[in-house]
Amino acid sequence: MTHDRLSDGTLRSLPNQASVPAYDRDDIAPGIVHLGVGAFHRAHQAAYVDDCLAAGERDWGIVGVSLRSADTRDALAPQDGLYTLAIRDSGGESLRVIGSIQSMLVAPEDPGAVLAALIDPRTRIVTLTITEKAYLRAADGRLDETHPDIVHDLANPGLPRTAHGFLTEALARRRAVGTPAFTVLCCDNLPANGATLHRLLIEFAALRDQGLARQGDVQLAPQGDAPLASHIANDVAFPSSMVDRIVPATTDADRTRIAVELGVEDAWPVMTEPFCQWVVEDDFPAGRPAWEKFGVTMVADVGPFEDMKLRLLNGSHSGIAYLGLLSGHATVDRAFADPAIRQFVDRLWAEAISTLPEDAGLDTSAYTAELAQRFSNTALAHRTAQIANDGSQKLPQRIVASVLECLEAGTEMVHLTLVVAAWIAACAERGKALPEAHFTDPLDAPLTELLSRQLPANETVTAVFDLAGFARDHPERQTLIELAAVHLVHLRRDGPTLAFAALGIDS
Ligand code: CS2
Repeated sequence: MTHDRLSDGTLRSLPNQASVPAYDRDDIAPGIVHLGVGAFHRAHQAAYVDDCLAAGERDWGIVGVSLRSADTRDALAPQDGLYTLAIRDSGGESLRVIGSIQSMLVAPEDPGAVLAALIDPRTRIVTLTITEKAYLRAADGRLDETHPDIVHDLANPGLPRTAHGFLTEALARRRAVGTPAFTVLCCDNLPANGATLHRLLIEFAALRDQGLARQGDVQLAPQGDAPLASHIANDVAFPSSMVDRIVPATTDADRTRIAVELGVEDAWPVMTEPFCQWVVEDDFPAGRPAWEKFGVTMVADVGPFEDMKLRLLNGSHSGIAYLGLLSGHATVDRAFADPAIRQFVDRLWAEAISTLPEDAGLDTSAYTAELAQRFSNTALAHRTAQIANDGSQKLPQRIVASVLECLEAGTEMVHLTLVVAAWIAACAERGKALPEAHFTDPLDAPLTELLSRQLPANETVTAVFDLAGFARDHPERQTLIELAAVHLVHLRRDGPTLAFAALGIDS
């Protein structure tokens, strides 16, 4: 059956069970530019902004920017930026059409249009979900000055490719014409994400300042004016935030089901769970939507919330992903229903909890109990291979940070390190027990070459740590390597069964 397309025109004909934007979308001014308009943004920040617009706010429409591919724009432009959010659990599915994304841009097609949106004085907040790897950090955590896209953006400030290039150029242009800076709100799963992005942009701008000084170009840094790097350091707010909602990749079966339920076709509906959390550092000198009215927690310090989420949710997610893949489980709920994995996750949580501050008001038992429920959501079919992507970028903040703190504190810790070993083992199984490119990593080329050498476990872990920069220069690095290598020996010999047995977990 062919259906009409979801759009402003067909919105009023949708069945009553789907909630739709009740506000006049034409009456909304753009106020937020979002970089990385993927499924996560559409299930999370865009839904909170939609709530604010529905409550009568008019200044916070979203301009969605894709930094790489045209897929999202191609799917959503014919539907006026509308899409369905399908909120799923064992009780069923509820559908909500989101109207907050007003327009979409594809950066590689027209970087000038993205810069124009960023320098528009109505743009007061720039949000980002560009994934961990797009922050382009070198193994020492600093900006990777040698990355080709950074080199390109430093040489071509008016034609950026990276978030760093776009934000820096836009902030420079705004300053040049006296438009106040926008606030930059990082929504990626990085620790101290706002401060991290702030530091990276200052480093990027300092390189630009040096380049301009060398070229004698005084246009954007007039005589007597502070350099761009100081402007970004002193005059631009980068609140940190903790974002949380599980968003499995949309499948064709989802598209078909939603079309039948809605009676119109949606080329890219987004699947998610009922749970949603956003904790934001309240530092928005240029104003912000009244997010707190819709469940967003505005705080002075996001740090403890970020650490709890990264170490408990994301850390166990990565463990479930790699151990699940090695045990033949395609989805999180199936892996989590495996009694050995379940027991392992409980123990991993106990280790990670020991690294969290006790005086920050975190209720870790309620949090992990809720996580257990969320991971058991069979309606999501969240693929372990999806979470397994980009391990080299994710494990440092999810696992390695907790391990190092445990080691420093002399706390017993043998489960967290199994996740590191399981990542290495799962990478090595691609093209063997697991399909080739079942998941990917920015370090795939050197990683695959290294793993093909079949070095002894200790040497393998050491080489992987060198490559990925894990625990770089840390006094406990060697201990961590040895602990992970013991697990890798077991995983190589007899998979998770032996690794679990060595921990006293029956499978
Ligand atoms: C997951 C996250 O893919 C992954 O690495 O751990 O995307 C996770 O689902 C979200 O952070 C949940 O908020």
